[in-house]
Amino acid sequence: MFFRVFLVFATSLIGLVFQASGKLPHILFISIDDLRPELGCYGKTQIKSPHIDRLASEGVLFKRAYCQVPTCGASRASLFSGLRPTPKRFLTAKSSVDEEAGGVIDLAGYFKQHGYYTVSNGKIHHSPKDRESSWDEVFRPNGYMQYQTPENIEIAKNNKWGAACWEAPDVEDNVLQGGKIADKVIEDLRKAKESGQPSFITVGLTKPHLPFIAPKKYWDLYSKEDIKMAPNPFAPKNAPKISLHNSRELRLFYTDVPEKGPIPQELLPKLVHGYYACVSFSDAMVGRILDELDRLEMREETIVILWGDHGWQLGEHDMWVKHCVYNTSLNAPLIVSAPGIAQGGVAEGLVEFVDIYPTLCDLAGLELPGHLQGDSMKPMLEDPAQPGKDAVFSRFRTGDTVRTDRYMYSEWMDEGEIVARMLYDHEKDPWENENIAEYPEFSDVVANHSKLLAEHRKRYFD
Ligand SMILES: [Ca+2]
Repeated sequence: MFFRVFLVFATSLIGLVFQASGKLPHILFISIDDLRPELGCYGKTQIKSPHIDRLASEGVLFKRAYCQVPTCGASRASLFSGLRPTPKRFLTAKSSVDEEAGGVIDLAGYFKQHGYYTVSNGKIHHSPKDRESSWDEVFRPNGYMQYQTPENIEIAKNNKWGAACWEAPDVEDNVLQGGKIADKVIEDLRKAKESGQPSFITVGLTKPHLPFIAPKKYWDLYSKEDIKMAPNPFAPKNAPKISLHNSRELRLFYTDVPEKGPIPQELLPKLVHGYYACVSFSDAMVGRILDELDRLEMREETIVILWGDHGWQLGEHDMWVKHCVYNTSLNAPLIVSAPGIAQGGVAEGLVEFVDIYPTLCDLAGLELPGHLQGDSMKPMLEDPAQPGKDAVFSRFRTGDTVRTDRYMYSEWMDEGEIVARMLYDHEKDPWENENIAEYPEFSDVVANHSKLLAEHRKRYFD
């Protein structure tokens, strides 16, 4: 009897020691606002992103990862809740888990429940108040509008929104939000190493979100000749009107962009340059954090995930920002590096952000909560050649999109009727310049994809 009690006690003690010694992996969760896969590791050469490229070489890069909603708050609320958007849920940039998915335990809360120390650094949810109970700490230094020049500070004071859409102050990194976040995360990693408690540490970098404010040295990485403009600054042939917008976010918030009419031609390369500079700034912060992780010799006990909350229009289809269902706004970066998974692997299969919650649980050895609507990507992390999903789904406002291996198809509904649709053949038209949905020779493809959307709505919307 004594022996049996001793055995049970010893087993549970081992369980405790196992946890306390940090055998449950730490999670380093890096979210980069408005980052599109315009990075070296995605085969793009314009932007300098050596640190994210290094992370990709140490893990698995997903070439075809899709966000659920191409706007900040909704994309994040979907990822953190593990739920898909519907006509009633996750519609806007301000969407929240608390208000729209109040009944479920979110990703950070679930890890906290399993003994993790959870830290929200920077922009993780749209509002730092969203699902506060899931975090042991919330650190949100001053936000996007960190103007440094006197003229912009003055304009911003008297303007409801912001000032110029770009600025290149000659300041140290940690004068701006990204640098402050990197400093804090480095401290968090040191504490995690010392305490041994498994930690879920997030890094919410807000650049390259507008306004493009980055220290001058990141702007100086690029000369005029390095700036590449979109090859298709025009609406696709046959594009439904509802699929296009006038870059409202850019026009509404920033005083150097007119509210209506064409955006001044001379500003366009500046916008592209600003995007490059801001990506390189965030990339450098990722580098500092990864260097510290290596210095602390924590790589073998840490799952690192890096994702951009949605894609971004760099002038493609004459649009800027996101807020549309073209591939440039839905396809976003996703990289996972963890002990025991492939190194330098490239997964071509389709995945979606609703898969991130189950994947992290699976990698950490936690049971998957029953409410999750995505699937674990662990098989693809172990073998990136594994096929992904047959179809992935996104939505924005009244538009639903399905991406399959070859095609991207979208439908807009009004009172149960399809009012607009578009189909792009990615094998022949990867830039989505010609909507072929109404061509008779594609009627079967349209019917098949429309059926996929109808089944999806029936399964998740009703
Ligand atoms: Ca965003």
